[in-house]
Amino acid sequence: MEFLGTRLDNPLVLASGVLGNSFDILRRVHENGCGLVTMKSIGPCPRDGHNNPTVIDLGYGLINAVGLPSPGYDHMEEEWQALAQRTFPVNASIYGGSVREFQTVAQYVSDQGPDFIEVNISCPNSEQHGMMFGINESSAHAVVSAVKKVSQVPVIAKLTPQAPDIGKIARACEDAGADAICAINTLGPGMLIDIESRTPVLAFKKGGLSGPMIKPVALRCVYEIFHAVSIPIIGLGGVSTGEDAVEMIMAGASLVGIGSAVLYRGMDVFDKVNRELDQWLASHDCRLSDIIGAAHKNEAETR
Ligand code: RRO
Repeated sequence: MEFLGTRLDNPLVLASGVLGNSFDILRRVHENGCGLVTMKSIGPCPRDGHNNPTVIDLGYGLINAVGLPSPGYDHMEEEWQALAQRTFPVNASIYGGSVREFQTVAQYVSDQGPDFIEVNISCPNSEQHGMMFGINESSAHAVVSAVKKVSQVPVIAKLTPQAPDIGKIARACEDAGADAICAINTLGPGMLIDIESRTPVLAFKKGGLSGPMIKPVALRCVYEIFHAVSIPIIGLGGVSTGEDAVEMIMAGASLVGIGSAVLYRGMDVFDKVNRELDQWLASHDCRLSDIIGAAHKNEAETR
């Protein structure tokens, strides 16, 4: 299949941040059936991230406040060399603390030749770098248009479910020139409390939620974005099985992201979900392209 001019083996995408930026690991993800791997968000300068604990498995999903750790875009020589020699499609995620920083990082990263740049305007774990850009139409527009001015590759805007009207944010990104939308980043932030020590469990106190519990929110967001824009959508949030992927595609996604399910089903979750998706399509005698946005077909009647 093709996505914005790049050939992909299949419609599955590794969500940003799940497996870091080691190209040995990203290559293994590809070998395990992932069509497009996304790098952990890359920032403007070296940043350690938050103290431990940063990720907790709740059993019904994860809560994380990793805190945007990054060596900084110009301290990643090893990764850029590996990127140049890769044999699989890569989506490079970036963040910044201002429109100017987003643009500086985007220009450098685009010159390294990834297949796509994903603009992270949706991280819930920093007051200065994250979803503040993604909950407001004019700042989302400003970031995406600044990145578009310098990027030589298609630009994907990654959105937050915290936006009061995610369709409007998606439209602002499309108007600014975004080539695709990716939704959703983690939900929240939420909090856990250790009742014995009477303190929040995460060192940063609050963190973004992921895993099966957020799938209904992700589906609603993708559904609303599909309504609002005509650019393609990468739908993610709580997808663990082929049937979850079918739901996401019917909401409006052209590609489907997988994040927390790597923990629950192993790195070969991509092979498993591809197989389950293919089986579902075969048993319903249809192709993936037949069901993109299928859940919208009776809209006129239900309104
Ligand atoms: O690093 C993080 O804490 C983080 C990021 Br950049 C993001 O976009 N989403 C998330 O849940 N965590």
